[in-house]
Amino acid sequence: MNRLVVVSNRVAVANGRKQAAGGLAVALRGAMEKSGGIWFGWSGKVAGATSAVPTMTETENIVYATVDLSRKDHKEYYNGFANRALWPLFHYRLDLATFEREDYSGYQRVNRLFASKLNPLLEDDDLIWVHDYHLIPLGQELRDAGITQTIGFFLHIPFPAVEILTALPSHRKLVHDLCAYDVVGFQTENDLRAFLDYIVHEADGKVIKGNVIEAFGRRLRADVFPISIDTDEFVRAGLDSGKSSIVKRMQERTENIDWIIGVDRLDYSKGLVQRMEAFERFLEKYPGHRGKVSLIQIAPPSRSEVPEYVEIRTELETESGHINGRFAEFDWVPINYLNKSYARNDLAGFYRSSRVGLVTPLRDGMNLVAKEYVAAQNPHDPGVLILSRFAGAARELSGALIVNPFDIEEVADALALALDMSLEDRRERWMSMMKVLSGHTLDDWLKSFIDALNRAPYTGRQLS
Ligand code: GDG
Repeated sequence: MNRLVVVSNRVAVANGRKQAAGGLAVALRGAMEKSGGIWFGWSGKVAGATSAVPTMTETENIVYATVDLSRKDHKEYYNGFANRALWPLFHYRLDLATFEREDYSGYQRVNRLFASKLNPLLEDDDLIWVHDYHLIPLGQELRDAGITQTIGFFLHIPFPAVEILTALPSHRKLVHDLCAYDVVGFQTENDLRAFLDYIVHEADGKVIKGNVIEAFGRRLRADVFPISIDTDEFVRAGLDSGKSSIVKRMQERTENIDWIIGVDRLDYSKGLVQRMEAFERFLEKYPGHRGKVSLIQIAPPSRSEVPEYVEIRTELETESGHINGRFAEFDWVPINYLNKSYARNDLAGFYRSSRVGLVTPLRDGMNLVAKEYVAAQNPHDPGVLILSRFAGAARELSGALIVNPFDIEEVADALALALDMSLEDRRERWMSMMKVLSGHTLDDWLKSFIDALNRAPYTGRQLS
């Protein structure tokens, strides 16, 4: 078994507290523990200067190698190009994208730096797996440094249509760099199609059979690897959640209140403003539900140094305040808007206690919350998932009520439909979704990507 080297922007260094890690971190660690591995990336710390040598921590067969970033590197690479150019652009928000040459050079500089710090740690038979939009150029940087090992890349966010991507001044170099990998993975067929479209129509490349492509003098495999969750973990967490005191408090109130739940990082891609507007429209249009239904929106702040995130936060405070001011009674609040995070087990309990899971991103690579909500339900009395057609998860979870999140009226009607749905319909929809989630778990995703790396005969190396 080849050693696995994972590279991601942030590294979840194991600290013995399992609760603190997300499903993806736990699964990646599991794979690395078996084969031995390195997890390389940013430490999450901003320091006076970028680390000259990575800090190494070793536990359970995994070496965590992390690098602190200087203020300038963090500003240009992370807050700048990754989160003010690529993130909005890849989520179809050209109106929010800023293209600063300085940020782009910071992005390239940090990727080059990561490659130079990772290079000495690599062994001949390593499989290298790079994650997400922060690190697109890393593969090319490693190739430039003479690395010939198999390198794969997985994009967690959508890949935009050609018309959108070509608005990025450096689009050609970015796609060129993507082609330095042996395997490039996307969440959905839609993302893959957009990538192939670019390869054929913009890059003069060609698609050979079996998703093998040739472009920029390279041959690689581009394919779909939809990410999933640790389904059993969420089923168990849902079952056990009754023990948590905060979940108990929520459940005590379910006798009088039907909860609608939303859980999202505070991000403009998640459609939170439109979601609140739809909830307001629902209260207007279906007055019989007033006083009986509340939206609980958990939205832990993220990327708080990026101006667009400051703006969306203010907008949501205004919107939730407006709706509560308009409809609240002394004994009922329509929206519980919570800017903080909860333990994973508590989340599972919140999901299970909620009649409706409201997942309405304007664009989302996959959206794991949709899957977690389904897995945590009580099989005898499951809730209903309302899911945006623009979340990757909508391709798999056809048992959800699929909505257009821009259509406020449609989402308001879906809420009414979900709240009035018969037990029989709810169970039928839930079972169809559980079948999908049991048949394809996070572990399956992980194995299929590693398998693709192992079988990569394409080599993102230069074709002769
Ligand atoms: C990116 C892509 C893709 C949220 N609040 C709390 C909390 N969370 C957890 C959820 C879920 C995760 O964070 C969020 O995952 P999503 O998939 O919904 O969204 P992104 O963060 O945008 O993730 C996305 C994903 O990568 C994986 O490829 O699906 O499309 O954008 O697991 O449960 N966890 C805890 N407390 C919280 O308050 N513990």
